[in-house]
Amino acid sequence: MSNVQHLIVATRNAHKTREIQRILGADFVVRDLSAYPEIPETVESGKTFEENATLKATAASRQLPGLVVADDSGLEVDALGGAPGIYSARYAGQNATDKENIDKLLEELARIERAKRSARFRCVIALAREGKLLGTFEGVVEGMIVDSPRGTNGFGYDPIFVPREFEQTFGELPAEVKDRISHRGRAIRLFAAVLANRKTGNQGLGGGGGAPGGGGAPGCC
Ligand code: ITT
Repeated sequence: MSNVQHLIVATRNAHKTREIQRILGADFVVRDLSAYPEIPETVESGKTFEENATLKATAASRQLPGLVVADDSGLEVDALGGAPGIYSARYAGQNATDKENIDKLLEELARIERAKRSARFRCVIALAREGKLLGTFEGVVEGMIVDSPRGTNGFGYDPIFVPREFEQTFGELPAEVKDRISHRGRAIRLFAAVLANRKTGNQGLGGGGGAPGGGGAPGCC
């Protein structure tokens, strides 16, 4: 019997799918909504990452079999009061490119000195089945925003984000390093640990656990 677990990620962002597959490794086969063009876009009307991740996961899981996860994520810049936050994908407008979003952010920060450019990526993974939320998992990585883009790895704001205790941006760091410390890596590993526990029959998982400095799992399943 194969131990491979099938998982649908309710996203049309192929970068997220690739990272999630990479983080989960060969024990999982990950597909995303590119395989299901008939499923409509979910309106992200929530006020938090958790609300939006929940909306995306529950909506898709009403129409798809098995376990469905959604990722809502973004960049919070302290000098901008937490912006772009949940609006990260559309900071420079509805269909903005990564470059347009980065250019707008760097313009907003133009007069902010280096020491005040602290920021973090946050990711909430929501897990659902048959329209019901089973749990949410959060990961955070702290860092700062540099003056100009560096590197071509990753996606989104990666070329302008330097994680704490590093000198290179996520755009310059190898994928394995990003996965080890990133908001998404932390959230996905929490989620995978809960699934593994469920498989071994240890379901007493309510509340609170979390990776050090990496967010936590409000509870699952
Ligand atoms: P789905 O809703 O279909 O999943 P999306 O890209 O619209 O795709 P979000 O609403 O969660 O997803 O917005 C996430 C945005 O936050 C993303 O487009 C990037 O701009 C930024 N972001 C999130 N994680 C990132 C990462 O690891 N590196 C760089 N930027 C990231």
